[in-house]
Amino acid sequence: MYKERREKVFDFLPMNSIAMFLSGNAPYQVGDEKYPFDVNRSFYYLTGIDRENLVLMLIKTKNNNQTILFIEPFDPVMAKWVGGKIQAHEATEISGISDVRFIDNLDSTINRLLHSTNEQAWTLCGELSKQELKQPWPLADMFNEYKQQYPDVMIKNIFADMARLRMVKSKEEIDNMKKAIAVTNAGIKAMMQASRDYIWENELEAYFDFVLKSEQCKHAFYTICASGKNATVLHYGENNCQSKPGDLVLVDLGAAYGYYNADISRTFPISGKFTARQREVYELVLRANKMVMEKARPGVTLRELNNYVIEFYEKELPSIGLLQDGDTVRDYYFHGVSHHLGLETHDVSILDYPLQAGNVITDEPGLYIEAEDIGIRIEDDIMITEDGCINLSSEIMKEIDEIESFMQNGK
Ligand SMILES: [Mn+2]
Repeated sequence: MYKERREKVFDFLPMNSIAMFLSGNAPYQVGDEKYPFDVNRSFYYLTGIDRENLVLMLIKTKNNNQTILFIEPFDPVMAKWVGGKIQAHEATEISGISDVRFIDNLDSTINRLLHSTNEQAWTLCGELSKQELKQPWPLADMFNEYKQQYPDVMIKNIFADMARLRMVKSKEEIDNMKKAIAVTNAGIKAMMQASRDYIWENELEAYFDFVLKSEQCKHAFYTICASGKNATVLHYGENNCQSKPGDLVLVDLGAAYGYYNADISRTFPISGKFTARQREVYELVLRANKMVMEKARPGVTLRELNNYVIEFYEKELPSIGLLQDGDTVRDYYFHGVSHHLGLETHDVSILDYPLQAGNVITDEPGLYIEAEDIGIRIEDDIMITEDGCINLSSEIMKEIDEIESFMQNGK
C-alpha cells in the first residue's frame, strides 16, 4: 500500500529530482519534557511509520527511481531511558523500503547527488508550505542552503500534488475512519447517558475520554463540550462550566484510529428533553444537515455547499423569528459547512477544487443564537461516491425522538 502511494509520487515528480519528507520532531515544552510527538502526515501516508527524526527520500532520474529511508542509529543507553529507536528491519517491514540508512549520511547522500553531473539540473521537492498558513517548513531552509552551494538547483513545492493524492481515500483509509466514527458513537452515547442537570462540562467530557482510552483510540482534536451560552462560541474549549437545567449541550469531538480522524458534532438537552423552542431551532439545523447530503456529489465545491446552506437559512430563518431588524444569516451561522477529513481533522485540500469520488468531508451546519443561550451544530462525516454521497456516521443518532428516548430510557 505504501509502495503504491510512493509510485504515485514518482509519477508527478519532475525528472532529475530529489523529494524529501520529514517525519518531524516534537519540540521541547518545559525543561527536558517534550510535547507529544505527532508525525508529519504525508510522511506517515508514504511510509506507515510514526517515529521522530526520519527522512524519506525519493530520487527520480532518467535511469531509475530510488527510495531511501533515513533512520537514527540505535543507541542502547537511550533505549533504556526512552525506548529504542526504530531499527532497519522494522522500518523495512512496515514501509516496504529495503534501502534504509543512518541519518548521519543524509547530507553526504544529497551532496553526492547534487555534485553528480547531469544534462539536466536537479530539483529539490518537498511540501514547503501549507497554502492556508503560508508558513515555511524547516525543509525550505534546508533546500535554500543547498541552493547556495549549488546555484543550478531548483526548488519545487509539492504541497498541492500531495494534497491531490491524499484527498482521494482508499478503502483501507475509509475503514479506519469508520472505526474512528464507531468509537466516537460509543463515546457520545456514554455522554448522553451520563448527562444530568448541573453536570459540569468536563465531567461529561470525561465519559467520552474513558470510551476512547478503553478502545485504544486517541483524540482527533481537543473536545468541545459546551453547555448553554458557551455553545454559541465556535471554538469554546474550556469545558469548565456547570450546566443549568434546560441547557442544550453541544459536543464537537472525534476519535482517531490509526491516525484517521472522526469529526462529529451533536447537540442534546442536558436534562434529556428539548424545549419547544430548542426543538424548532434544532429541526432547522437538521434539515440543513440533510440538505447538504442531497447536494454533495462529484463536481460540487465546498463553497457551493456552504452557499446552499446560507440560501436555505435565508429562506427559513424568518419562520423561527430570526432575521429581524436587518440581521443576516451570518449573525447566526458564521462558519463553513464543510472541510476535508482524513489523517488531519482539517485535512489537506485545494481551495475550490471540485469534489471527487473518494473524498471524505464533514457536513456541519449550525445555528448560534446568543440571546437565547442556544448553540446547535449537527456534524456528520460523509464520503463522496460516483453519484452522490454516503453518510459514514449515519449510526450516530440525531433525530429528536431518538435522542430523547435514548436519554430517558437508555435505548
Ligand atoms: Mn469539523
